[in-house]
Amino acid sequence: MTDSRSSAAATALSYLPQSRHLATIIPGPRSSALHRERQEQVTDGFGTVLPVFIDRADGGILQDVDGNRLIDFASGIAVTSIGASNRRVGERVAAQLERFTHTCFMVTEYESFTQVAKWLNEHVPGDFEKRTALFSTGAEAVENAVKIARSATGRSRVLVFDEAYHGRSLMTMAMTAKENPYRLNFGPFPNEIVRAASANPLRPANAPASGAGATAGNNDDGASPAGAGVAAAALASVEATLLEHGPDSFAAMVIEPIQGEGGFVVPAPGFLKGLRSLADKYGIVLVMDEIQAGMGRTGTLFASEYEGVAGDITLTAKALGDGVPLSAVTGRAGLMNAVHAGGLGGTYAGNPLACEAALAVFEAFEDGTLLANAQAIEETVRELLEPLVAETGVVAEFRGRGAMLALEFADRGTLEPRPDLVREVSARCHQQGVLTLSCGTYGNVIRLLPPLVISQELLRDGLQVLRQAIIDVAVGQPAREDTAPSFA
Ligand code: PLZ
Repeated sequence: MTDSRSSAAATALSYLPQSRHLATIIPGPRSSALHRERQEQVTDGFGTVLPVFIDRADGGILQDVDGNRLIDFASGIAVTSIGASNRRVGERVAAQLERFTHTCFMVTEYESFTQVAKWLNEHVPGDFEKRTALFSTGAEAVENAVKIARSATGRSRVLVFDEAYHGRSLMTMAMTAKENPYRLNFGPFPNEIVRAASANPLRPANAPASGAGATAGNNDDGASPAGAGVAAAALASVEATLLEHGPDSFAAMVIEPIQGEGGFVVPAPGFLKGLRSLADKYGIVLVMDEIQAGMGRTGTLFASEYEGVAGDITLTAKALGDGVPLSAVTGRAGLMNAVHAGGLGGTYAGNPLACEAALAVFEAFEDGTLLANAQAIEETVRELLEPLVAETGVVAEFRGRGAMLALEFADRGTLEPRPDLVREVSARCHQQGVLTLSCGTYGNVIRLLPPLVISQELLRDGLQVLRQAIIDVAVGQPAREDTAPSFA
């Protein structure tokens, strides 16, 4: 016990100075030279948010090869939640490196695989007996959830939602909603995937296109009839979609409890519960994709806990291994064991180095400090950024939970998306050493995913930069609420 307590405390100790520092312009000369070399060697198919090469990363800081220290509001897309060079992760993985790197769990076994499965079975929502399968990437977890649900139900269809993101493999790309960049030119796609309405409080699916969300309001006031109306309308539409196709043709419905790449959309309150009811009514496996929102990111271990809803299967990845690739499918024992022996696996599935990293992550979460940190991060971000909704005419919504927060840029009234402002604000942040990411169907959302171990001081510094950039960019951007949307 002493050991795990001190290890949790160690997550707060950082060997890099936890302060922003600009030694050169961003990107600096060494990064630029390395980027040119990269362009000669690496496919152009990979995008880059910021062409800066990282030398070290720790706590809330990314230090580049020019000596710049950037504030990390990305965590490698919600991965390095307990720090990118967490000491306990390093110790455990190093010790495992000395013992062996790999056996393949399907060939000969090792205990850490079972220990990771045990922790997940105990902590994933759902008061029922569970089993876990480990893999390496998030997309693999989603693929395997579909395989398991099909095998267990003898049905083939998969229901997914507007604004969903589930991965880049063929099946998960097909399950993903956004065409460019994820699906463009990559078809034909696997069959049997059906898309239904989501419950986006700002942009409800079944409302008239323009300005509809303005009355739906911020999803924080979940008790409002508007919020409840959004969930009810979306659920009616989901049920209609199921009935159109025949509900008993569906093996699974797969939902992110908070949509990640799709724009950090928190579904209208009641939507997840309603999906749970529909899944029960029609015998469909409810798959909760917690790959981005899970593992403490939102201030609870799993984002679905906020709605008190448990998936029959829950998926984790990203923060599970703190950067060492590991993903998991955790679900009802009956479902997970319905697959024929030998039907699941993979050479690297549940690699021993990754399992050790996950065990260090579990230890770090033990004393509750990290979940409290996520909640404290939300308070600070809310304090500094939420007023921008009222102060500018172009921030339509502040939303998210814990350390998964976002601002959607759109003109007040018309809700015309403003990706141009996101690009301008992001560029200003990046130039000043604050790494932000964007997301959303329209590319008009700035999202914040700081490591849960970021100091409040560093967080505030980064947020001040972001806040000022938004104010500067928003000045001279009068709200275009009086202008009719142009269809020219
Ligand atoms: N499900 C909810 O967020 C990965 C994608 C980055 P992999 N999100 C980051 C990119 O542009 O490729 C993600 C997710 C949810 C599944 C996945 C897929 O996880 O580990 O990237 O395969």
